[in-house]
Amino acid sequence: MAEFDLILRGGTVVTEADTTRCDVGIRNGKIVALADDLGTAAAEVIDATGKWILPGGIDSHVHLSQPSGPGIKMADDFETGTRSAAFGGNTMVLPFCLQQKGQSLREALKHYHAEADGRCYTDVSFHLIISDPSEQLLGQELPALVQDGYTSFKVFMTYEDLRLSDLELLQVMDVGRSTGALVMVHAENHDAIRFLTERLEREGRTAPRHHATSRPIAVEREATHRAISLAEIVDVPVMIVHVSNREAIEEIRRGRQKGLKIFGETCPQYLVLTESDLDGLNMEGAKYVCSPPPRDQESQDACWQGIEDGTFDVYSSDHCPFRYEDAAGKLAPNGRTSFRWIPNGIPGIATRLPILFSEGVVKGRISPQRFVALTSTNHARAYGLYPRKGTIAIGADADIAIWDPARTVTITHDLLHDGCDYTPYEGMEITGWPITTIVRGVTVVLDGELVSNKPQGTYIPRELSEFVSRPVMLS
Ligand code: DUC
Ligand code: ZN
Ligand code: ZN
Repeated sequence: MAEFDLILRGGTVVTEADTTRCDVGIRNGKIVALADDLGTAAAEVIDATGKWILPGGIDSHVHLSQPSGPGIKMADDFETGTRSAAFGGNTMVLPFCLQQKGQSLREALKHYHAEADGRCYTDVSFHLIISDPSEQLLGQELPALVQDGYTSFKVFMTYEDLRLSDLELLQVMDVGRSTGALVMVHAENHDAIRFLTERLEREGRTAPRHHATSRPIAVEREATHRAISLAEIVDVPVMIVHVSNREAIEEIRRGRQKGLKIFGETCPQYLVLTESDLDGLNMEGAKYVCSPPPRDQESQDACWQGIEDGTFDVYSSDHCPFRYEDAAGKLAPNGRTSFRWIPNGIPGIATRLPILFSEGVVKGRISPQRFVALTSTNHARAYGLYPRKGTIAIGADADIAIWDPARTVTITHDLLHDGCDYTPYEGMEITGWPITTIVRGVTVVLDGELVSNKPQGTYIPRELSEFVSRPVMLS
């Protein structure tokens, strides 16, 4: 009998700490050997000569099959979303389980598990979105769910149906404090957005680009400052998600300087898009409507600085896809009457890693090790998956992406295999591409082809976040 199920031969293994030329031996879904030469005694051998072997990407901020309002449908379910993720070099994704008002979290989870079960090409786990923090939820349901492995939740400071008052934010953060779960915050000031939106509409400025006008940097900066202050008052760590600009970044740095455990996430749209992308003719700008909106060159530079200097802990896609040529998507009829009705979010689950590899590693802004930390290892640490996931080490799950660091690719939507009908990154020239993706030892994508005959990803309950317990790092 072969010693291994699979050997990856001749590649260069990159982790958050090291770059090493070695073979990888896999048995029963785990990495069981790392050595200079493991021979060929395996049921399957993949020649990785000249390729890089990286921990599979973990995308800890995605939306799949999320209820999105009357008449609107998200473009990706668990099957298409995780398939696209695998094509983009990811082996695990963490979608949000959205609690609708009046619904219990258990009910919401039942729905998401039913949607995901048997349909995932990557592994999955769920964050919870808390929209209705009743006494029962705060006192019993949420603490019990943390025990059950749902160890992170997101709160919103905007959107009519989702936003929490400051009191409610404090109460949810307090459950984070008592349970050790990580609280993620969408930081935008709701009343300011509403005020600006109503004024823009009165002035007839309703085109997609005014989505960005209605959510200026001050809206995000103020909410980021308030979220951090509330976290300070409760004395709890928080993750500020989808940070888009220098002023919000400065709030995070200021919090850390005070010794607070504030963590930060940014996304590809803040590194390579700007608000002028929303200027497209007719409704084309709708393809770029997401929140916070892409900003300007100065904001992009600031986000790159945060990627380089460690201010950002994680880099996620915030994949939130709506089809463009679709009345249930970006061209929803009332979206033509005002930007406020355009479904909010953009696709990016497959393009997240190639964009950072090409713009970050190949252009010399970050090392390959930092790329691994930002795209995989820190996600595993932040969300209670490390060291099972997020690294290449003996005993870890065999979750691996094999990259061709020299391959040049022009991004086109047909490469992405998602359920959407466009990509905001169409035409972008990329150097470095994930060619093979292996999930717990099963090859899902091989040389750019889907080879897994059925989705074999599984749901993973999580431990508490390592970020919550780690000492404060002053930056
Ligand atoms: N926040 C997200 O995290 N994703 C999409 C839209 C939003 O507001
Ligand atoms: Zn958000
Ligand atoms: Zn999101």
